[in-house]
Parts: sequence; structure tokens; C-alpha cells
Amino acid sequence: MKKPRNEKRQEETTESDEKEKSMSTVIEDLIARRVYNSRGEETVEVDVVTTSGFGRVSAPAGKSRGKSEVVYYPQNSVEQALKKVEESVAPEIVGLNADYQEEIDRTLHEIDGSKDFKVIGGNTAFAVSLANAEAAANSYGSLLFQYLGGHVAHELPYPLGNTISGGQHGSGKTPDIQEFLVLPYGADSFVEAAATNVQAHRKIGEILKKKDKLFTGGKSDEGAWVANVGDLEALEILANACEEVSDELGSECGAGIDVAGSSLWNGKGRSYVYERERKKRNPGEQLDFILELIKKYHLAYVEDAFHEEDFTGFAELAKKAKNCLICGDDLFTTNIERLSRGIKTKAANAIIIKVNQVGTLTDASETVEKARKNGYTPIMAHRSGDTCDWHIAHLAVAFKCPIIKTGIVEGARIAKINELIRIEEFLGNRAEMADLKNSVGG
Ligand code: 2PG
Ligand code: MG
Repeated sequence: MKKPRNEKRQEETTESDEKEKSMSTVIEDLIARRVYNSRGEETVEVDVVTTSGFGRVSAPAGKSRGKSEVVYYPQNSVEQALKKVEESVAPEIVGLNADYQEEIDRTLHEIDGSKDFKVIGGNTAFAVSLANAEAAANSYGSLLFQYLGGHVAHELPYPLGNTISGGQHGSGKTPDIQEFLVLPYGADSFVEAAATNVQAHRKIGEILKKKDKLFTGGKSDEGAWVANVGDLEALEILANACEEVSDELGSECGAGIDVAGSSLWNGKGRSYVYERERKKRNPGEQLDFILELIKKYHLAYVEDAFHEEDFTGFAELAKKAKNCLICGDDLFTTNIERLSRGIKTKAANAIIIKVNQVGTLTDASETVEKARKNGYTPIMAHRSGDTCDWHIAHLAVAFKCPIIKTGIVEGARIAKINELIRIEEFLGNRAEMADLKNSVGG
């Protein structure tokens, strides 16, 4: 394979960088294939092979997507993405050094040339970027979290887990709010936190069985229960389960919601439409409603309470809500410019980090840095359509995210949870839970 441009770039980088990079991280091959996610949708998986290492990553997909997310695939086609990898990505990336993550990610942007990865696909960029990091780590015999976060990385995130699905993740008779979440913020270890979430999920299933005579035990894409209950009933069940589990296990666990406000928002009617409840709320009523829920159910976490362009609504909520993480997902889409706007307007105090919303590891890590510097809690997150890829578990530890939102049961979620259990074991007595005390449960 001809690669003059790569060799030139490599020489320049080597000259200008004092840090000696090992030849063992030279990329020798990059291939992409079509696999499936947990929803049975086609997705892209990428292998990066270096002289002495290997990385494999598959891309997830959202259902309730933010408008500012990058484009997943060229012409919405995985086939086209695979073609792009073969024709334009691999020829440019092979021959580079996997150690230079920023250079790899910059090259992906250059090859694409658009603002939103519509030429090669954001999910293509995601899989190449992350597989590259994994291959570099593997070349040194390192685990990804240590390769990216250094040997100081030792903090485990609290798992924020979905128990009941609604909104775009539910179907027909389910709640209007998209997710009813558990945050075991009092756990002393990740293993304990994971067990708390499993117990809460199980308990909620038992309560639903008693309450809903037609309950079939069905679960959503994320493994959360799908039941014929309204928002308030679901919250009541969630809050009770959290209280019982906290008492039984002796460590605090809080309730949270992802409203996915953009899915409820009707721009023409300027209101949030709660279909199941047959109720419309204007932005002022929405604010009062959410504040009431925070107070009544002691919510520790509220995501996307308003639609993605309502920075003002978010800011009013963030000002009035106490001891609660006010988080932006569709609002920010892991995008540093949108986060900057949020910081200026004081729109939130937490941000969801989904690497495939921006395409590359470098973009996501810059957003995390900015968030942290400005007192925002970064929360690493899965997508509703995910694969058994566990790399975000490592990113959460490497990027020091105090929370990871990744479901409780279902294979793609368990893959991440189990990897964090392994990381905690690997760290031994150096492992610590992240510090959340100033953010929730006060
Ligand atoms: C969300 C996510 C994950 P999706 O809204 O937070 O739960 O959903 O991946 O469908 O965007
Ligand atoms: Mg969300």
C-alpha cells in the first residue's frame, strides 16, 4: 500500500515531539465490518492492528438523538461507511502511529472534511478513534483506562441505571418520561453499587407485577421494565424501591429521571405533550412540574428536563433545584461549543458524554476537560442501541467521570458493568469510588 502522506506526517511528528514513541504502535492494518447492535440494527466494527497490538471497537446508536449530534453514516448506510473505510480512511491511517491519538483524530476530521462527519460517518470515526486507542494500549500491554488516564487513574464511577422505560424507548402505554433511574451514591465500592442497582431493578419488577395485571415482564432496549404505568406511578414505585433498597443494604441510593424533553416538545404548540397523561405543559408549567418531582421524590438526577434549544429553561431549573444534578444530554450532545454556551448561561451542572455524539475520543475528552474545569459533572453514557463493547467503562475511569449511565441488565449494559467490576479488582486497594458528595444526596 502506498502511503507517502503518512510517512511524511510521521516524520514531522517524530521530529517535533520529544517523547519517544515505540515502533510497536505503528498501525499496520485497519479493517471495518458490519455487525449488529442490541436493537438488531446494523453497525460498524473496526479492527486496528499495530506492530504489536490490536484494538476492536463497535459503535452504538441512539434512538432519541440530539439534533446537534454528528451524522452516524454516510447516506444513512453502513455499507457506504465500510466503503469509505476501505477507500479513504484506511489508506490515510495505516502507517501512522497509534500513540498519537490527537493526530489520528485530526486525520479523521481531515479525511471527512465536513463539520458533522457526514462524509465518512460519525460512527465510523468513533470506531476508528477508539479502536486506535485500544490498539495503542494493547501494544504496551496496558489496560485502556491506564493508558489514557495514567497510573493515577483509580476512581470508579457510580452506575446510573435504568429501571423503567418510557417516551421513545417505551411503547404505547408506557410513561411519557423516557427513563426512571437509580443512582446508588452511598455505595462504598463499584461491586456494591452494581448489586444495589440489580436489587432495585428486581424489586421494581416485583412491584410492577403486582400493580399491572397485564405486566408480561417485558424489557426495553436498555433492559428496563416496560409497563402500563404513568409517570407519577413509575416515580412512586422507583422512590419506594430506592428507599427499601437503601434500608436493606444500608447505603443510600437516589432516584433520577431522563425526561428527554425534546421528544415531548411540540414547537408549534409551544408545549410539552404528555400523551399518556393527556396533558400539555407550557415551559413555565414544565419548570414547576419538574421542581415538584424533585421535591416530592427527592430526585438526585434530572436529565434533559427541557427541549434541546431551551438553555433558559435549563438555567431556571439549575438555579432553583437543590442537591440535584441537572444534566444536559441532547442539550449539549458532547459538543464543546454547546457546552460553552451552557456554561455561560448556567444551564446545568452535569453533562452526558457520549463519544459517538461527536465522533472522536479527542473531541470527547476536550469536552470532559472543559466540563470539569467549570464545575460540571461529566457522566459517561451508553446508547439505547449498544453492543457488548465495554470500552466506555475504561473511558469513565480514565476521564474521571464520577457517574456512568449504562443500564442495569441486558447484555450490552452488563458488558460495561462487568468490565468495571474487573477494573475495580485490578486496582485492588488503590480503587476508590469517585467523589459525588458535593453534587447529590446532601
Ligand atoms: C439517552 C440515551 C441513553 P439514546 O437519551 O440518554 O439512555 O438514549 O441512546 O436513545 O439517545
Ligand atoms: Mg438522554
